[in-house]
Amino acid sequence: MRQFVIILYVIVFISKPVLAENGYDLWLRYPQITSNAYRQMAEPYFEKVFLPFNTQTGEAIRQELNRAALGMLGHQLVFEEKNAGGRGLVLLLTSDKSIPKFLPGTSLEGLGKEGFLIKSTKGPDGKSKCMVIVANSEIGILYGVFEFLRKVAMQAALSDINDRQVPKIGLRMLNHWDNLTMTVERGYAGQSIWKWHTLPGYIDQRYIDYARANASIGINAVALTNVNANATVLTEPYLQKVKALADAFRPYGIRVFLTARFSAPIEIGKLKTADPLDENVKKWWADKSREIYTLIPDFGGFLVKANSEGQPGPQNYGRNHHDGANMMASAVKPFGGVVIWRAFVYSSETPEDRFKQPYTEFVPLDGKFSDNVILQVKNGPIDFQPREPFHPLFGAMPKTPTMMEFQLTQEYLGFATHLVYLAPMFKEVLEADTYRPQKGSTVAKVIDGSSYGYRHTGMAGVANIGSDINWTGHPFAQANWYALGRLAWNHSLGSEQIAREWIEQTFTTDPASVHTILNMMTGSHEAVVNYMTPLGLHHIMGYGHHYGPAPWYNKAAREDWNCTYFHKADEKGIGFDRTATGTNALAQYAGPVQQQWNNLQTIDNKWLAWFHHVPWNYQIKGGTSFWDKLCLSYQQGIDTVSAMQRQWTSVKKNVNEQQFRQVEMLLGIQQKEAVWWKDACLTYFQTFSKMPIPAGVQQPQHDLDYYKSLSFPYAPGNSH
Ligand code: BDP
Repeated sequence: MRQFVIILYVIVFISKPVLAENGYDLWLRYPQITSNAYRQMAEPYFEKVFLPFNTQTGEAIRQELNRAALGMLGHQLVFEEKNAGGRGLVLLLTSDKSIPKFLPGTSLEGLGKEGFLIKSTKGPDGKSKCMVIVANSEIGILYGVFEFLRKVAMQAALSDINDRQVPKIGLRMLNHWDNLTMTVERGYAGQSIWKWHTLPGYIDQRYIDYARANASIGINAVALTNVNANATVLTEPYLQKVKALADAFRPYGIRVFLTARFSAPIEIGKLKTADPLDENVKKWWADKSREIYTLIPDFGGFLVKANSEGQPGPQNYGRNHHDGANMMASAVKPFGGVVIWRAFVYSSETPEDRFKQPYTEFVPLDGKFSDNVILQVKNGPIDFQPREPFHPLFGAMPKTPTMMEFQLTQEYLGFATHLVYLAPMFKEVLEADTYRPQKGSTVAKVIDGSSYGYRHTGMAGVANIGSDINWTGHPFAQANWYALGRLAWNHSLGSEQIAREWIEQTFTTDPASVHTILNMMTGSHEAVVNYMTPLGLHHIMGYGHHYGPAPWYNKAAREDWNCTYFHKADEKGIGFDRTATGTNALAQYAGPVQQQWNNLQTIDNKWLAWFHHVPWNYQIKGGTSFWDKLCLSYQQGIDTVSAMQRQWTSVKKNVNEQQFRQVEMLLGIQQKEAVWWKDACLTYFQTFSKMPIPAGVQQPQHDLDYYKSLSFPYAPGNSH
């Protein structure tokens, strides 16, 4: 019998659970620590836990710690409500009188609502090891606990920790584009995870696991529904469902937002108008807000897409954005809510360069918005393209808090099929210098409020989450969710550091494998830009579904939905002249940015076709003609994917089998699609350049007619 128990123990705890992982646990796997030396270092900090609050958040902390200890060390924990000996993990609110015993002379100023201090020290007996986490709030402690568990999962040294963390950004948010029908606009990982049909009665464990994952990376706000909004979510039965979700998320510090359809007063309120200056409309939104806050006292507020892509808005009534935003803002103001108004607008008639329209519409309104309105601006001026220059609105709205909207779902980046780690792209945008109000005023400093002292700060990611067992479709797409949270918490973290954290928690701590996977991830964004839209090309994908290349596409009802509008290829060259000889969109940037990008000598190659119509034979930096460089870039993108395939094969023995195989298959598809992008784009652009494909670039597999003949009526993500 004893032998049997030992064998069972060996099977359960000692053998590496490499076979059955499907990715559901995300970066919160807590695998067994196999290094004896590390176990010995970690054990004292898990000896017992002083957890002085018996609340829902306290329970969330208790469960998480138990789960982690069971996974990593093989045992549950002892929790104390009275601070007995002061050994192990000691969780203290700043109001706790015993703090000086643990942290003599340590200042606890400036931790704010959500920050924490984590420090390894000796207990009051002067001998026993303890890890103290202090915060002003229970949520701050929860964040500190997740930081502690991250360190253990990464097998970091524990005896010397002294880490004070305060989030740099207030609203750290996921925007779901989920419809009430359970489809997800631009979602490639299955259906929506919100089971509206069984809410509010049934709380899926997935909601809790979703909240845990978000809290572990500091995400504290979620908009549940699509920006192309359905007013039904504001009706009473749906608000009950939203309340159930809000209740499930609250212990994890997550506040719920809803997208608000501007015409809701007509659609569900039986009014004749949604004019924001109409008294009945104002009253309707005020009443609706009161109804929501009665159910959900910490409701975050409304996220609004108005007068954009056919969505209703104040302009339908001859009013402007601030009239609409302020009316809704005053409805939620008494309850502490905010209105997040999106700057992704382009008129249905204006022939002006689409790039310019948000700036043209919003800059004159700076100073006209109420103090609880936030303007949510996409990272770039067009629409989440593989690479975009930073949006000129960043830095141009000193009196209006502007927050960042990144897209995690890979609408333009190979869906959930391609391995693309987005943090390098996020960092490129965050570190761009707006020169507003002065040199060094990066986008990060604008959105974290340091440039203009914004009262509200935020960073949102359009979620890439769905009902797939691993949440995001591609196992590596989890890293983009992870990176969004980590960067919103601290935008000065490096993309490599974030990737390393994610790899070590998600796949393996084996140093050589970590190094290889890190390499794959850090080069993957540049690769996709190369094989889709190198040298500043943009918006040349398939119409509607946005799947695959279609640079020839010119049949859309609107000029600025056509690919030809964006690349403007002709016999002379390629690219959109946005200098003074063209649309002069460049004038929307600060002087030094204009100067740098205006000049073909000084502009970085990566922005060329964004701002210039570049002659095919123009000798660009690096000494080749533009045409040759274009061809070589496409090839380089493909070569990087081939290298990623080899790298992945080399880590096989250290990655669980199921996910290894998934990634292997997906890389195979990515490789084929990269070749397809190159061949379709080059055969098409060659009809203008009339230049040969240079040595070193594989000849296209088919002719242009073949690529043009492909059609994908059922490509995913396109449903409303
Ligand atoms: C575009 C998407 C569209 C969204 C829109 C938006 O194609 O589905 O509704 O952005 O952000 O990227 O509003």
